[in-house]
Amino acid sequence: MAFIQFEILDSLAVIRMNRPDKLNSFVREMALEMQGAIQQCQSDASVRAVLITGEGRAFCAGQDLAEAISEDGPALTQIVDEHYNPIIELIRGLNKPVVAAVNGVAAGAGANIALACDIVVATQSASFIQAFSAIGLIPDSGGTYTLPRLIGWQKASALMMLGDKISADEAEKMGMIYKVFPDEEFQTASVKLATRLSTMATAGLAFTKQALHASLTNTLSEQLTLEKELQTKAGQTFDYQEGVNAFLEKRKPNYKGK
Ligand code: T3D
Repeated sequence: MAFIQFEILDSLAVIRMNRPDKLNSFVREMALEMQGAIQQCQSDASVRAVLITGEGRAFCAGQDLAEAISEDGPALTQIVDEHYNPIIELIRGLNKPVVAAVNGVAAGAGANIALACDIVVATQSASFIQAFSAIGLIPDSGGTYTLPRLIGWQKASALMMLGDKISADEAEKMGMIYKVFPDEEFQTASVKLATRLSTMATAGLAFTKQALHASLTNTLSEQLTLEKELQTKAGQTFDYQEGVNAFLEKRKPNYKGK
């Protein structure tokens, strides 16, 4: 792949956006490669967690604006429909946890791809920008859905309209992201967190993700029914048996992701 590095470290897949000279902004080829990498994570049973990060000083600066206005480039509708929407659907639909390790600035679609992930961590010098309004666009990549649910309508509205840059610390304080690591610890700490997820009870985590996602639109009654169904399925996994046995035998569980 030209613009995405993909590697599997034991049961952790690492997807690294790799156009550092253009702050990992997306051209069509990179978006399609990203989709392919996430699909590979879905189909490869040995992958039990995914880490998405960026090469160089940025996480991702969103759409490559040179491509966006190029006569030969994809149309704006195509960019949203064929590039970003499938990436978001793939991340949300992946039956494994996805960690965004935001290693630098995350702007436009880059910010909203990060926020679509299950857990977002950032290096202290990273920042988040809903950069769309500055160029007359609306937040895409699920931003209008995700951001108000993470930080509340008022703050989301202001950030999306004003396009202010938010530091990683501010993002953590307002609940936009899970945790900030000092720059010197970020690489190790983010991989450690994702690796830990990759050794946990994968099906249980996938059901948790599914239930959380459904809760965005379900009534309480619907949610209680879904929890019953998913808990029943979780209770039928090898990992549930292993977790309980390990607890009773006072040892560390050896989960297999089944
Ligand atoms: O058709 C559509 O557009 C629909 C799709 C929409 C989805 C979107 O994501 S819209 C939002 C697009 N993104 C932006 O508007 C962000 C643009 N970038 C910036 O505002 C700034 O680059 C940053 C705040 C992210 C970082 O600033 P800074 O000062 O640290 O870096 P820089 O000097 O601006 O950028 C470094 C290089 O990356 C530079 O290239 P050069 O001059 O060294 O050759 C710059 O042009 C390039 N770059 C950064 N972002 C983009 C980009 N090139 C193309 N597209 C970018 N988005």
